[in-house]
Amino acid sequence: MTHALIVIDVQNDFCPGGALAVAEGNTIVPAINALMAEAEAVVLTQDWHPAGHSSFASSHPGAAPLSMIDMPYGPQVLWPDHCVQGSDGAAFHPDLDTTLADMIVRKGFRPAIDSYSAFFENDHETPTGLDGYLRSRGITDLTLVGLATDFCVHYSAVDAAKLGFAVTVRTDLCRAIDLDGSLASARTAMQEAGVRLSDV
Ligand code: VGL
Ligand code: ZN
Repeated sequence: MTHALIVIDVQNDFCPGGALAVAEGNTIVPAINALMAEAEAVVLTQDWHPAGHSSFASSHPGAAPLSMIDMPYGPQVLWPDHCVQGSDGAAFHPDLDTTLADMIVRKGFRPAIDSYSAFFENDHETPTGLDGYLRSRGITDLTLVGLATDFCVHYSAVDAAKLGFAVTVRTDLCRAIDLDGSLASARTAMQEAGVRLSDV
């Protein structure tokens, strides 16, 4: 076993009608199900914030959603409240076949720190444990799909490449938020990190 499919944050809040909706986020679900059915190993990630999380604009009086703030670990986008632990918005899209998952990694549960990446939180040093899980299974190659291309997929892919995995992002099975050119800069950052972008 050397390959794993990593499905990033295919949750209701990132799909149309959700709190942080990504345009067409729902449209990738059937093809992701088909890919999971063929994969050697499948990991799902789930954005999983406590109410009042520090990445929520509502936790910073006067701050507008999608504005920036300086956190102790660096600049941080302030998001609308989303993926609150146990809420419908935090649940996987109802059509995602979660029975095909070997492992579900939750991230963003520490109140004071956001976590875009499936490997490290936004301080770039607090691990989620996924690296150890994959290594102990002997997995060397990863394919990433999911939401959103320019945030959680982007940071996960760059961290995975830095950790030494061979990483492909199936951009046809991702959708982006695209905040102020973030999709273009994410694509550049992924390519510079050695991530293969594929839209097979
Ligand atoms: C995400 C913003 C905030 C994502 C998660 O899954 O890309 N984006 N939390
Ligand atoms: Zn989040």
